[in-house]
Amino acid sequence: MKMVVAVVQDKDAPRLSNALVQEGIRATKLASTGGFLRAGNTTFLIGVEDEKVEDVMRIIRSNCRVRDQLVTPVSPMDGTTDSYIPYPVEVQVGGAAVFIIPVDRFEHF
Ligand code: 2BA
Ligand code: 2BA
Repeated sequence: MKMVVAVVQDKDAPRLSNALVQEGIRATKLASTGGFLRAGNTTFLIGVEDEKVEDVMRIIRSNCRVRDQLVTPVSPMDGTTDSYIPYPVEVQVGGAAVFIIPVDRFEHF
């Protein structure tokens, strides 16, 4: 079994959620915050049998879009703080950041 951890944009979360339910795949949604943008995103925990992992990846891929976002970083991106003037930069936000973690044991009481 694997735990698929997928950080997705809030805009894509309802669609992804519906698609997973439609395909009979169980998941838990957590409200999360991106460390860089400090804006809300959604983290899906999806526990699945190994042979379903590729199905999950396909569902995530087809329901999550890459978007460009203009942001004004609250601190300098190069780490220096001297005479820092914040200016907007464009960043490309995934799609999804997906981690696949082996599950030692799954119990359901
Ligand atoms: P929910 O997804 O809100 O599911 C609540 C209950 O609805 C489930 O209880 C199950 O009895 C039923 N259910 C869920 N998905 C279904 C489906 N596709 N078809 C038919 N019935 C479905 P539990 O299985 O005890 O799960 C309780 C909560 O634990 C779930 O809330 C979910 O947040 C989490 N969970 C369960 N299995 C998970 C998994 N494999 N990966 C991640 N989270 C899981
Ligand atoms: P955020 O941390 O808010 O990052 C949003 C986007 O900003 C990132 O998109 C990336 O394009 C850019 N970005 C992030 N950190 C940066 C930095 N230090 N310098 C320049 N640009 C930076 P994605 O890579 O698609 O990530 C979207 C969200 O997925 C992230 O939100 C974070 O919540 C999560 N994420 C991405 N990689 C992760 C990782 N390795 N571990 C845990 N969470 C991760």
